[in-house]
Amino acid sequence: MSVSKSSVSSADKRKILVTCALPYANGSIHLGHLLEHIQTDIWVRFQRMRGHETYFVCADDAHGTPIMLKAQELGVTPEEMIAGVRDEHMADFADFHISFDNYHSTHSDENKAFAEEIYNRLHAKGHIKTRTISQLYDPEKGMFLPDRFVKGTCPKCKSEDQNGDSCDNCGETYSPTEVLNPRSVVSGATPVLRDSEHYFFDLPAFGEMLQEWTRSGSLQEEMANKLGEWFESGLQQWDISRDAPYFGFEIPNAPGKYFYVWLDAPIGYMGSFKNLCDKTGIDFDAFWKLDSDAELYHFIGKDIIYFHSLFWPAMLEGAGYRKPTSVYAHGFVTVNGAKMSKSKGTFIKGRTYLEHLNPEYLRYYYAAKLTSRIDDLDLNLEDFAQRVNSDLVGKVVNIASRCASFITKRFDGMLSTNIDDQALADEVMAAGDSIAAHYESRDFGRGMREIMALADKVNEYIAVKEPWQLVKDETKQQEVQDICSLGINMFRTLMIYLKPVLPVLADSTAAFLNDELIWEGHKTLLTDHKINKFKALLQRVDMDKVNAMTDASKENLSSKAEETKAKKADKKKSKKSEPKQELTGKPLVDDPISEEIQFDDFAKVDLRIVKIVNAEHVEKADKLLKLTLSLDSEEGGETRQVFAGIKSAYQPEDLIGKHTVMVANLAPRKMRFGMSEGMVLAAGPGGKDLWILNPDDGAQPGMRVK
Ligand code: NOT
Ligand code: ZN
Repeated sequence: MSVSKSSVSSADKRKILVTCALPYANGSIHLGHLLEHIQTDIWVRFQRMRGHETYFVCADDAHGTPIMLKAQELGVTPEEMIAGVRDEHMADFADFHISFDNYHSTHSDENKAFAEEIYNRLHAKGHIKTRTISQLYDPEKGMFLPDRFVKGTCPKCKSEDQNGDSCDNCGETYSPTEVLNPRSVVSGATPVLRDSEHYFFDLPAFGEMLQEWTRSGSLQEEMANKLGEWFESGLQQWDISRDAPYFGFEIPNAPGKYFYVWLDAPIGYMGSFKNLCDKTGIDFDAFWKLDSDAELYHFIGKDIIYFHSLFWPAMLEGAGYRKPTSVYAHGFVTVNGAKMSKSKGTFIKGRTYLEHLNPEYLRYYYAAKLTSRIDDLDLNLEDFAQRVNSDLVGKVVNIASRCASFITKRFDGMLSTNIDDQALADEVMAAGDSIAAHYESRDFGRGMREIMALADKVNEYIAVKEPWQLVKDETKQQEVQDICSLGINMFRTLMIYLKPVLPVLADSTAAFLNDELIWEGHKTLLTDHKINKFKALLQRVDMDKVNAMTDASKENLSSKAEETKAKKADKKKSKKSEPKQELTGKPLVDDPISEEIQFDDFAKVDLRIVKIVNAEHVEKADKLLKLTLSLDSEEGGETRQVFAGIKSAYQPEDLIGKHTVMVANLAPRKMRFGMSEGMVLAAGPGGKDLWILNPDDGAQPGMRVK
């Protein structure tokens, strides 16, 4: 907390409490989590720099069935497991420079006390209802089964081994009681239906309040719209109890009944803050009481909006606490245009990243791409390297490295008293307000673009002035000092603007410049000021290290279960893509937008011009023609046999002698009628409307398609 170097008068000083979602205590932090923690951390560091009293808390989300079962699998108590995971999470976050004021656990005394208090208050006001429900129960394991712990045959398409709540094959969603041949994932036993009394939170009673809160708050537009849809389809009572055995807090006066993990998870925000208050003397009530003038923000992923914008404000309201000032949701991270994948090595753990790359690269890349909206963010690894190298190394740090040595060698480290180009200095200094506004509204990408545009201007100024030429002329020494001093000053101002994103680079810059880089410093210049010797501040991103990181992520598939899962997923995928390998006349992909591939993927495809030297019907095949393709313009050269599904559109004799395009390096496939050694390309909806590609006359067999 740096509140001393306040840039705001005490009247404008805000009290701000910020949280990000609590990671589950049974898995590692990955680059998806880190988008949220980095986004929140940048916002928090910005608020602190501006002098607001800002606290940032988080915790591990330690309860629930998956955590209980995982601990059993590992042969440890849940308490032991969550303690170990929490240590790991804290180390990961610290190494990404996430500046929590406190990192607690939902399995804590504070959280238990708040969960009980909130529940008791809701109960006293009649907001807790009970009802008996029927659920699948594992008779062998002696426990009720959450949906994801039931598997079986899809009631709709009859495909086997589907989830308890939805089918991967046909997309149907259903209740686990509808699954055919259900079995427990925990024991393999056949589940039975069993009754049990459950406790419900009466969410519909808060409908009006929530509608008002939605309108009055500063919710993102997309979130307000989503809430609007939910209001329209009607709010439901929320099942907040789970039967023993369950790892969590027992519900007061309800032996054997436990709070569902999602009840005490958000309360964990309070628990962690209380733990901080008790350690430091901060006034808890000032932040949580009904008429609090403090601001409360939750940064979350788009998948948990329901919990934070409906259940949570309603629980707070019902228990007599203040509601969040706002909830800010972000989208998901994709890597190289696709969902993070363990088999591709793009499911990257925070720790694996840290073993190969500087955390500030990722902080900058995420900042450069973040908006205030809920859109997904693609971490394209080539673009990541290129962007960091060009912006941070090539633009920002470059300013300092171009100017510093002259100041050190020629002027004993002293910055000049003159401002060489006041207009440029004014422009860079004046940008502070608009950059601050972008930080405040979480439009970090815009802020970064504005900073880089200024860096371009400064580099242009130096390039035009050419101090490295002037320095050769003994009469121009003052000019050299003035130009380089302005360059160094502009570098300083830009680093002040970047400090929330790049705290470590800002620290080394501060040491180099003998200046603390406080926010208000952007309005001043360092004149007649001594700086230190310049040392390289930032290395370029090395693509080899990026590749080593993805390779290591492939190896991360340590547990057997994960391996089998990945294999299965791959198998499923290749099954699905099989028809695409033949020419079925169907569009190449089912989706209107195909999966994005990298240039490297594309470059692997060996497309060749070929001559169709023979074509014939295939007995008993109603779609296929057997083609003999020559990859050589001379007769007697290399030929390939390919089965192509173009019978509906061509007579064999019409094809002979034509040129077309083939994929020459496709692995040979054994088909019912023989080996197919490649594939020809055709376009069209199918049937008669299917055309093989006919290259222009100049293109000869054997030529590569580029
Ligand atoms: N552990 C949850 C998750 O989806 C997030 C809990 C956030 C805290 O990873 N709570 N609320 N509400
Ligand atoms: Zn199905």
